[in-house]
Amino acid sequence: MTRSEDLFARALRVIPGGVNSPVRAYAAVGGTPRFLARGLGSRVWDADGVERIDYVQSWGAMILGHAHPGVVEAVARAAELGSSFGAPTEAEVLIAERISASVPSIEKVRLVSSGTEAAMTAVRLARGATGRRVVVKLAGCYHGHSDSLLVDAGSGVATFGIPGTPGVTEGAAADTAVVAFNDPGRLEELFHARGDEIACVIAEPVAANMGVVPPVPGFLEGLRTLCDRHGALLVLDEVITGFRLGPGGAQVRFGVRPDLTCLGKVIGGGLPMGALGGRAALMDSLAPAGPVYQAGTLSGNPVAVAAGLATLEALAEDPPYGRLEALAVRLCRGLDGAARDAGVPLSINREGSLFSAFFSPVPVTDYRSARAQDTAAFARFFHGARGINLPPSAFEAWFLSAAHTEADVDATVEAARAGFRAAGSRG
Ligand code: HOZ
Repeated sequence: MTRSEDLFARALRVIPGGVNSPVRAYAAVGGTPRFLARGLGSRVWDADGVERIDYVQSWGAMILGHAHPGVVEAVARAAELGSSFGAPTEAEVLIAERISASVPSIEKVRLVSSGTEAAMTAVRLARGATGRRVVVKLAGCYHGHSDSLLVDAGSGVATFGIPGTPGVTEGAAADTAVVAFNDPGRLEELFHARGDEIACVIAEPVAANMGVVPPVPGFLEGLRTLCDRHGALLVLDEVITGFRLGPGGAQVRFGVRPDLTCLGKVIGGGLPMGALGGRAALMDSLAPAGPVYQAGTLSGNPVAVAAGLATLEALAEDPPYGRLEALAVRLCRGLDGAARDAGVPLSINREGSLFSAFFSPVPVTDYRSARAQDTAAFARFFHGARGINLPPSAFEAWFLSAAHTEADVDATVEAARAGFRAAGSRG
């Protein structure tokens, strides 16, 4: 029995499903989850001492790679000074200034403890500011696990094919309207029918929780136009894309200005932090400036802020975005070639350094086409491609870090050859 198997058996006795977040359980790919013991740069080591090139990178948070020296030092220094006060600190001002200087639509920012909390707060603020009930979300987009945003969600909900939303009241679900990603026509119909009820549209500008699905040209601009025409707010969930597609996130890349932006992952540098930002007048509807309540003991936690600040400073000093994209292009080309050699149909979607590979003979443009991929082939690929640590689900993005090298990428393509042979071996 491996150490991971032993730990998982013990975990199953005391933790639901043996994990603290569903996708980690390997239910979609089979086998025992690797318990990780250590990470450094592009690599992770599991509890049995096996080293792998990591493409999970804490689901995108570790853009500098694991245990970046500047981040480690900042965290240690902050922890020595006291790890939580429940009072404001100088570093919160510094990170808010930095976020607001990087993301043009953000004038004010409220720090929270996770992306889920940021999206939950965005919805409450949108409802409070507009006095309307309905939230529009796009099928396959994932905005964390708050009640109103779980309907037709990606990530673990897609991975496990959870059909409904047990524990979510019919009322909460009824206040959420869902339309397909990349379907402007359907969205227009919805606004035509219910425009005066809609508080906001919330969208991942590049969907990255049903695999990666970039927006078709004009789709994001169309969201902006419809929201403006009907007095609804546009919320962009940039938890994954923020500071990953560039310092200004997807909104700068695509030239779309949202009313509110959700951030997480990279801004926490690997510690629990999220943020909600937007126009000053709108953000000032949040308590204590305004009536919409939101609070948290660990909001703006000094250790998390130190990790985030060190990460954002490192990104600003030596922006890795061009190199990350070049690595992603190299990897995607290599995977594409290796899949062809093995005769396995593969459809790769990439935006900047965000990408994923679908075992699908046709392009994936929305949740319907993402769900039509061959997830069993992905599972065989996952286990066949040794030496690399991939997301254990066909519905998640793969993440590069600034610590990955061309040699890592080339080794990954070689490992993937065996994976594609395994993927093609049954089906
Ligand atoms: N929701 C994350 C993937 N998009 C997974 C979180 C985790 O298991 O750590």
